[in-house]
Amino acid sequence: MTIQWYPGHMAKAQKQIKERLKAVDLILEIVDARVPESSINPMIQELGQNKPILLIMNKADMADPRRTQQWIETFKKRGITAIALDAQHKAKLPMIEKVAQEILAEKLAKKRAKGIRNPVIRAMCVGVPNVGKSTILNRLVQKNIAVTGNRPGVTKNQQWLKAGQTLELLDTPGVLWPKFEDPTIGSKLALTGAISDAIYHPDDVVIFALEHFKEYYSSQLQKVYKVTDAELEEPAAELIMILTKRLGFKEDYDRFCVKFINDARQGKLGRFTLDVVPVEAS
Ligand SMILES: Nc1nc2c(ncn2[C@@H]2O[C@H](COP(=O)(O)OP(=O)(O)OP(=O)(O)O)[C@@H](O)[C@H]2O)c(=O)[nH]1
Ligand SMILES: [Mg+2]
Repeated sequence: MTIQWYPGHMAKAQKQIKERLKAVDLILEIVDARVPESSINPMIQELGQNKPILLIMNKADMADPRRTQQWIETFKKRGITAIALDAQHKAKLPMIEKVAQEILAEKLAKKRAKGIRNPVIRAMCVGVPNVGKSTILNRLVQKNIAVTGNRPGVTKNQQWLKAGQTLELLDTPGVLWPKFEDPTIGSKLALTGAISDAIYHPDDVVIFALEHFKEYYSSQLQKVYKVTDAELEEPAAELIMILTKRLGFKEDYDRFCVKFINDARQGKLGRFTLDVVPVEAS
């Protein structure tokens, strides 16, 4: 069964994922490196019942490289192994298998001791929409398998696909509906494209994003929208009005907001990470 995860079918999808997870050694949770914390789904820990998790921070090519590094270290302190990569470039993909072997070293050693020479690692990719699950799956198995991830009701047999020397993956990734524990998570996931355009207000997203960019990525605003030093002092709502006018959209603020969101998603605003790395007691 293809897993479709949306509010009306949450319980069913949750049950399916739970069922499938029983058969795996490892969970590959794919997150978007621009929102490495906000795109983690807390439900996975519940469903996974102590299964080891390898966090894959995908789309690292679009994220702020300094923060990516800091997040890897932060996750490590929390006992979570995370690696950053860009699924569109193959070079780093073999790391997934290597790190998976490290995480499962003890279990694999036991199997070898029992006489299993090349024990396989069975894993399942999960993640909220649009983080790159299908891209990673296709790359790892080195062919385009029809991962029709989002079509409900497409029944097919569950298959294990070889994805390296020892790694095997379930053919369909688990799509999880994101959980919004605080309202900024919704804005972050909307800006990076993980939630549908229909369920957010572009102005809310852009107000959040402009405040973030003003604080951390102001030079990108200056470069792309010719924001002046004085304008950087304006609150985001004010800045939206100024920039709408500057772009010739008169008073069509929504038009500017939609453009801003598209510019951000297309990388025109440069690389950014919206989750601020917490200062944690070490
Ligand atoms: N820049 C960049 N784009 C990526 C990367 N990985 C995937 N993409 C793009 O992101 C979009 C979503 O990728 P998918 O592989 O379809 O993501 P998914 O998680 O399977 O999405 P759903 O099936 O809708 O949940 C596609 O346009 C990909 O080309 C990456 O590492 N970097
Ligand atoms: Mg997919």
